[in-house]
Amino acid sequence: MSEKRKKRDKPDNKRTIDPAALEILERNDGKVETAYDRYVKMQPQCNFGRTGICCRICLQGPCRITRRASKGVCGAHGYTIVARNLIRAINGGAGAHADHGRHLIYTLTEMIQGKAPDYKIEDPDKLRRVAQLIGLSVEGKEERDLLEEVLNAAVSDFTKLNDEPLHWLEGTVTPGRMEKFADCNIHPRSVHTAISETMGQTHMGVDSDPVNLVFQGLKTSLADFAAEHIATDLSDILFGTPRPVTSEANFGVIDPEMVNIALHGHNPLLSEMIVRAAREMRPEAEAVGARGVKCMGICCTGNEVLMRQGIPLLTNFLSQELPIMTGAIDAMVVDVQCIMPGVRAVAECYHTRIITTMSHSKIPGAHHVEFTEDRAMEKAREIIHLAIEGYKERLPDRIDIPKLKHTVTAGFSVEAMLDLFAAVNPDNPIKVLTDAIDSGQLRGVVLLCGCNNLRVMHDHSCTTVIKGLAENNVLMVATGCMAGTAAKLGLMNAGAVEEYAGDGLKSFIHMLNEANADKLNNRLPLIFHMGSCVDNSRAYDLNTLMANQWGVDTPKVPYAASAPEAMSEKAVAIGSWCVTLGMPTHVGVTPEITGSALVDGIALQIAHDVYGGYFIWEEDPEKSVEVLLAALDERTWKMRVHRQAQEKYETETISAGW
Ligand code: NFS
Ligand code: SF4
Repeated sequence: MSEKRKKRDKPDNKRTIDPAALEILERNDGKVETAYDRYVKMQPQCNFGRTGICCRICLQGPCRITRRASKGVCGAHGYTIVARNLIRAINGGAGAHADHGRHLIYTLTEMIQGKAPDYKIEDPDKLRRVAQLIGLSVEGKEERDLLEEVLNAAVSDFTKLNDEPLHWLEGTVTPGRMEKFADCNIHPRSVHTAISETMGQTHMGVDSDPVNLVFQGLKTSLADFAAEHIATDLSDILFGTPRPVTSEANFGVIDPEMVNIALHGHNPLLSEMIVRAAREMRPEAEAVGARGVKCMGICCTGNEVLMRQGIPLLTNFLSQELPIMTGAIDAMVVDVQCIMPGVRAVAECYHTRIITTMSHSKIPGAHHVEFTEDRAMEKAREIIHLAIEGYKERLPDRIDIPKLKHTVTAGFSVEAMLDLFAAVNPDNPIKVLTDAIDSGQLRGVVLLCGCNNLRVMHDHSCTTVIKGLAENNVLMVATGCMAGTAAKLGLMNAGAVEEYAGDGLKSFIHMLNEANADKLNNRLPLIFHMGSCVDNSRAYDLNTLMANQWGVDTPKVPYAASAPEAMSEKAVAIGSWCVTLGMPTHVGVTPEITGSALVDGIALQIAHDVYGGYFIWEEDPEKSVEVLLAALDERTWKMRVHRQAQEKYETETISAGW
């Protein structure tokens, strides 16, 4: 092998700042290949792909835009190619979220027909709240009947072909947003229709107008939002609305004396059952010499079971292969999304069972236990038996578990947030938050969301943004793998408030602590964990509540989103609805869009003019803090000016412009 090649392929153990992940990578020194090594081997990556100007939509391609060839074979311009690729990425994300939401609709439907006996309505109050949200009357209705109506509405939002508004848009966004969707003709007919339309519209030789294409992408992103909201609401009905809960995070949660199961993927339909079965199957584990069965979460499954069951969080997306390398994970159970196929090859070097569970999400060589709603608990037990078998084959001399773990307090649904605020202002809880921004105690709210991405240092961008915003008195809510970063690096607990919060944020959180002292088992964290990525719907509901309290539309609210380490198509879809729904949206890894100045300009500037939300690409985490603060400050300042004008001229409405 040439020197140059050797250098290029050298494992790069320094691509994370998580000390526990680093410990495993250092010890491994490239012997077992992980994503951190493969990223290095993948360099240099193709710049046509990176900037979005490679088209593979028909068999005459790939067509790449170069100086010599300024159009594809069919005559498609760079802007068409970039726009088509972009909206197909949004569509991929929407497809994944639709899959998640549809699975919940299906399971609940089976349940009310008596065909999924292991599931039941855990949270009837949430059922009523959801029914009211989507405009159903709840008076005098039986639980089962009400759920059937909610499910019919969900099926309608997923499949209908007419132009009636979606229940899960009309009920969740401001009237101003609904008008905007109508004006721009981007209200989706239904989730599945939008996804299918986008594939048709981007077929070879259909739409070549980049603006029209991008608007279709935004329409699909709204379908994505509805699908996520349905997924969140149905999960809460089925498994309970999250409430504050304290647990632990990072590799130190692995207990060598237990049968250890890593739950990885997304949908709580599977993981909730496994957690339940694990609690029941302690005797079986004891029979093979273990103290019991311990479940731990990775990625959004981790967030789901942390939020509702207090299950410890093992790690986030990028380090998902590393738990296996502790030698103490007996099974990794996966369902759908963000599961690196690479976990299987790592597991081959250890005793760990990789267990796939969904008919449409398999990994060659893995165990497959097909999960079915009608026999959910039986399947969960079968999976745990496989883990117990794995435990028996452990190699004691290969067990080496990093000690690091941190306390995490999670479980902040919007309902839980409003409860905290209600202890201060029972008549109008959300006003506690808007008042704190009006008075300058807080500078605004930022939603930290999204994945990890090896294009930037693992966990570094996220932690830098968190510390910078905390110091500057921004209230943070978090979801997905960014919540994972905060949890596993000790930024999601009460200690972090004392260490990192500026005076305003600190006094705000202390005020909530004092008002809720009788209810809280633990003091509140620096960042409020709202759940998995579908739970970005919760985070947006908070935005709508704030807008309604101020009597403005969401583009006026000092509430921004930040995905410092975005990776997946789902993140592209979420970012797109954040913008469409009026938020400044920072992305720390520039997406594949810069090959067309026109399409890039739509994302950065025209989106703002039309929707009030806009994208910000900023890869430097320190500068990201500055741009986020500037975005919040601009909105607070404008709102103050508009309000002063409103008082001076005694007009009823605050200025409509943004
Ligand atoms: Ni969200 Fe959650 Fe993580 Fe990214 Fe993947 S697990 S759904 S897509 S990588 S945050
Ligand atoms: Fe090339 Fe046009 Fe075919 Fe794309 S659709 S691969 S640009 S010929």
